[in-house]
Amino acid sequence: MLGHSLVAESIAALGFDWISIDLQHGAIGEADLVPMLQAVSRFDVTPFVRVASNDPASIGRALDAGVMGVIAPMVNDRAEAEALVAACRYPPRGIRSFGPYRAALYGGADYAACANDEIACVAMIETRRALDNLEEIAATPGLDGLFIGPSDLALALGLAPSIDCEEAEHARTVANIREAARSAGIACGIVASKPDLARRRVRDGFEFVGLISDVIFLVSGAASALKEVRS
Ligand code: 3PY
Ligand code: MG
Repeated sequence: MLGHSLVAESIAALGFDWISIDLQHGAIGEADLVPMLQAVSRFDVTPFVRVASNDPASIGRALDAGVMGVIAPMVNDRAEAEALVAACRYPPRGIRSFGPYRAALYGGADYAACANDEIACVAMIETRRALDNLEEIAATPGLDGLFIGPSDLALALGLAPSIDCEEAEHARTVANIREAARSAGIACGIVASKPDLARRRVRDGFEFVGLISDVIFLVSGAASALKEVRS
């Protein structure tokens, strides 16, 4: 969420499997994307972006900068999921325009040949309409995964927004989304802010778990150090 290459580099150096540069929430501008991707490219970490919206122009620009996975927020129905997939793929599988000015540097000489198969295309499930259209979204040809936004999902269910929401209806809905992904043969991911919940999500079969976030790590680390000093 913090738009500086040193933040991305510091997090990538810790050994995470993947990072997501969040252009939807947080303080990262589009101009921060290239330096952040350059900073993480020397590590064995897969760089994802969460785009601000499911918009082919923004998705194309993030891909050209060298992200290897796209997460689109608030995907509501099959048509929106198809539009997301098309934005991530070169013709004939999609509508992505060619110009991978940095992606080809990062991905190598076979970038154009491999991009359609290797870039992950992920739809967030976090709205009421998405729940109504869950199976159709999960079965979208070319979609690689579903990603649950627990806070927006809580709002969609009439609950208070919380990343670590553990209300029974929320838990049931999370399990349904996980099952829809499994039936469609695609991956399912979710965000957690507490390590024990992240571990439980992995045990429950989630293929990818996001451990939020740079801002929360910064504030919680500073807060606990300050508390200790004050005491
Ligand atoms: C949500 O909880 O709604 C998210 O999008 C998490 O990033
Ligand atoms: Mg959300």
